Amino acid sequence: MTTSFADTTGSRGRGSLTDRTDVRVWTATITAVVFLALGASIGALAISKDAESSVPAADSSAAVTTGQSIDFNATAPAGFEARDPAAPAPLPGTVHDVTLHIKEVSVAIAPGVKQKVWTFGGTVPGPVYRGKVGDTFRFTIVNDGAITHSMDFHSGMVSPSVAMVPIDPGKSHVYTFTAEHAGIYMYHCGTPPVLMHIGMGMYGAVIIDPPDLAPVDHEYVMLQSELYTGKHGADPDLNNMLAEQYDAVVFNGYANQYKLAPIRVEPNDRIRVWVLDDGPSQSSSFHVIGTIFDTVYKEGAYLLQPGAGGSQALDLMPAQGGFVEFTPTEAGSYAFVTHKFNDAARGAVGVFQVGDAPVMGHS
Ligand SMILES: [Cu+2]
Repeated sequence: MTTSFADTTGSRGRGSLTDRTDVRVWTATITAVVFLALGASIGALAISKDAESSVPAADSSAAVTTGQSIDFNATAPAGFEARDPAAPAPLPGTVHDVTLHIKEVSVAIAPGVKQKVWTFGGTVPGPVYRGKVGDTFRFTIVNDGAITHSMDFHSGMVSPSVAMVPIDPGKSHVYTFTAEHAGIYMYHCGTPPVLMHIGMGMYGAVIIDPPDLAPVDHEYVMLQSELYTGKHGADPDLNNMLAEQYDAVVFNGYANQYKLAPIRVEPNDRIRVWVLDDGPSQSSSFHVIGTIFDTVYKEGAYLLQPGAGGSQALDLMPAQGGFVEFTPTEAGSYAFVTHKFNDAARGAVGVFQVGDAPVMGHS
């Protein structure tokens, strides 16, 4: 396909035969994409037991990497527990002293797949912190790793020269900022090559509540990122990151996590989902199959509030975030995805299980 596209570019205007060939190639491509997307939607609307049919799984053998192979059709391993998707409550008070340890560890990223990662706090993503406009955060960052790292909080305005300094192994650094603007913000390691440090898992989120946040029944946070693996779980290859040859795209660090462990809500519950694209390089189009968002907040502003139109997807580039709100009224399995479906097929799928939905083939 890449070759066809290159040929198109190089041969434009040379002859109609080439043009017709290109048209056929692109028509076939578009048809295939529409077919896959349509099939996905129909699958989800049919309320499959675990949304398996909602998204075609990627053929991991087609991935051009030297890393680990991930089975996107795998079932949950015994004793599987998903990371808690609930958004944390705002930290109490107005001054928050937090100690955060940098750890280089191995974590599970998919059923049967462990990968060496560099982390804030021992998990990928790192912890989600939450406060209000006007709060002061005083982070003590301790480097328990073997190499130099650093920190960059997008949630506060600071001098990079003072705050984002290298933290050598065994050393610590105090990073202070006052939250002046609401939103959901990325934090990440900023040590060169930054792509490698983010690509190995060094990111998380800080939520600064807007002052007028409406009450909801459930509030979740989904941090999307792509994962890169290395042979037998060793360090991934920076060249794969440069070439965007990622092995999975995930919410909260684990492939298909909330498809393996759906998030239970009840019909007519009002739901808010904070979404942040931690990248490092891929965009996100957050969509919940079967519903329409009546509220969308993106990058510090409401794009939509109840009483106006509807929104089908929250579009985010790397290091952008916001939230959506919706109220599913009918019982069912509502899959959520990035509507960039080649990424959904690589692990970016979850399910809101709304009420006791009938299970196709089992009811
Ligand atoms: Cu780092």
